[in-house]
Amino acid sequence: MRRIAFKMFLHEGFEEEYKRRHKEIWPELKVLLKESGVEDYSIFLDEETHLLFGVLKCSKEMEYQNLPLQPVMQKWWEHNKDIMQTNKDNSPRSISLEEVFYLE
Ligand code: RM4
Repeated sequence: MRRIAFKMFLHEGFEEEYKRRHKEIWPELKVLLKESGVEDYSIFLDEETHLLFGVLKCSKEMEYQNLPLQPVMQKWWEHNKDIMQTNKDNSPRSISLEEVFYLE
């Protein structure tokens, strides 16, 4: 099981909207993420910098790599592109973080 962590960048002033949208996350997106081997997925918000910190476990490497090709994933990114920094394909600008400590 691979542990993955990354940061994303929320636009200032959209903290409540980001929380609201993720409370109402689409059931079909939840299913897609789970079917793609994603488990224990949290996103934390740093209120000071409006930086988002995502951390998850992934059990299916190929399915995880293919997530950006899935229409539901693409629609979700499109839906959220107005409140966060994104790439040209609407995916969130995301920077991987290196694990430097782990306690099981
Ligand atoms: C985030 C971002 C991620 C997605 C989660 C559910 O805002 O779009 O890519 O995995 O939502």
